[in-house]
Amino acid sequence: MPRHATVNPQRRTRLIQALAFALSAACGKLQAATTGAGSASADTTTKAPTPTDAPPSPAAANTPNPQLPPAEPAPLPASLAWKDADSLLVHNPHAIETRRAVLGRQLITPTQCLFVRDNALPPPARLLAEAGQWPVAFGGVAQPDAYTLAELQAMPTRTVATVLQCAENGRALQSRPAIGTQWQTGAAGCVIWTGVPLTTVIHELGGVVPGSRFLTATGADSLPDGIASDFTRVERSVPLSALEHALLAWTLNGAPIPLAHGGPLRLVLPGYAGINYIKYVRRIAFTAEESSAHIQTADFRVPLRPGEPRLTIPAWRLPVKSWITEPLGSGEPVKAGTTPIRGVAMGGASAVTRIEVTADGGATWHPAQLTGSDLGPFAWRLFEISLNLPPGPVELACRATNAAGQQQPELTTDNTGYFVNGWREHHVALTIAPAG
Ligand SMILES: Nc1nc2c(c(=O)[nH]1)N[C@H]1C(S)=C(S)[C@@H](COP(=O)(O)O)O[C@H]1N2
Ligand SMILES: [Mo]
Repeated sequence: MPRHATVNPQRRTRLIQALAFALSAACGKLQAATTGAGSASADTTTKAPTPTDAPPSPAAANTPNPQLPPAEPAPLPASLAWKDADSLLVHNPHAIETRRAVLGRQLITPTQCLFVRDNALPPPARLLAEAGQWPVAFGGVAQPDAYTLAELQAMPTRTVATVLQCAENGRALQSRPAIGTQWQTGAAGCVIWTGVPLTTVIHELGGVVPGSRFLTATGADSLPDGIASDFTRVERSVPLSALEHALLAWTLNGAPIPLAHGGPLRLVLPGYAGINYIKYVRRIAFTAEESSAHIQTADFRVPLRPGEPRLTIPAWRLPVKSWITEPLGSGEPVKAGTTPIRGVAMGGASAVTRIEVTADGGATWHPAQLTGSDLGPFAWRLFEISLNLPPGPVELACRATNAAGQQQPELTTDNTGYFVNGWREHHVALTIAPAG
C-alpha cells in the first residue's frame, strides 16, 4: 500500500482552501459559506482557541448523564469559554452539542462551534505547555518503542477532512429515546486534521506483529484516584483494517488541537464513530483481542443485525446519514413559494453519492444538489434544493445514499441509542405561511 497516496493534489488544494475558510469563519455567520470553501474571502481572522483549557470540575465526570436536556441551556464551563456559546447547546459540562442551524452554514465546522463529549476528565492542561514532550507508546509491533510528539512532528504529514460524530448523535429524535445525553443533531462536525499517518510510524517500528486483529488506543484521561481499571479506562479497539487511514493528529482546523478535543495528540480514524477517535492518546497497540475496557465491551455497541439488540458489536464505522439545517421553522415563518432547503449529508464509511428531499413526508422524493467542495469520502457534503412549498403544514426530510449503495432507513430499527440515522427521525415539521 503506498503510504502517502490518499490525498491527491487537487484535494490537497481544496483542503487548504477549506482550512483557510474555516479559520476565517465565525461559526458560519458568513453567508458565503453555503457556496463552498473556495469562494470565501479571508477578511476576518478569528482567534484560534488556545490549547490551554483548564480541566472541568470533577463533579460531572464518570456519572451518568441526565436523561433530558436542561429546560434552560446551561452556560459553557469556564474551560470552554473560548467556544461560541450562541452556536452551542450545553447538556452538561461534558456533553455540548452544536445547534442544528449552525452546521449547514459552512462546510468545515469551526472549532469554536464543534461539539464536546468527555467520558472522563481530560488530563491536566499544564501538560500541553510541554506538548512536544508528550509521549505515545507503541506495542504489538516488531520493535516496541515510544515517540514524543516532537518526534512525530518531524515525520511526513497528511491532512484529511473527516466527519467527527458521536455514535449517540440523534438519540433524542427517536420516539422512545434511549437513556443518556439527549443529543439532537449536533454531536457532529466536519473538521480538518493534520498529523502523521499511523502506517508511517508502524513501518519505522518494523510493522505489526503477526496475529494482530485489532488496533487498540488508550487515552490519558484523568481517572478517579488515578487508577485505571476496565471500568474507568478510555480505551477502544477497532479492526486492523482501520490502520490504512488512521492518523496521529496534532492540528484541528489548522491550529494545535485544544485539550477539549484531544490535544496534544489524537487518534483520527476516518469513517469511524467519534468514540474511537481517542483523545490525548498515550498508547497504541496491535492486539489479538479487543480491549477489555467497559467502554468497549459494554458501552458504545450496536446490534450486529437490526432487530436483534442483544447481539452487539462495537460502534465502529458510521452509518450513512443526513439532516436538514434550513429551514427549521425557528425564525421568521416560511412563506409559500420557492424555498431553498439546505443541509449536510455524509456517507459514513464511504462517500455520499446521492441526496433526496421530500416535502410531503416521504410520498415523493426530489434529487438535491451536493454543493460546496468535495473534501474526500470521509468529509460531509452540503446540499441544497429549491422546492415550491404550499401554505399549511409540511414535513421536510432528506435521505442520503453512499457509494456502497447504503441508504438511510425511514426509522432506526433499534433504540439502543446509537447510530440513529432514520430519515423520518430527522424530519422538520413546518407550517408554511400564505404567500404575499
Ligand atoms: N481519551 C478520550 N477520548 C475520547 C473520549 C473520552 O472521553 N476520552 N470521548 C469519545 C467520544 S464518546 C466522542 S463522541 C469524541 C468526542 O470528541 P470531541 O470532544 O473532540 O468532540 O471523543 C472520543 N474520544
Ligand atoms: Mo461519543
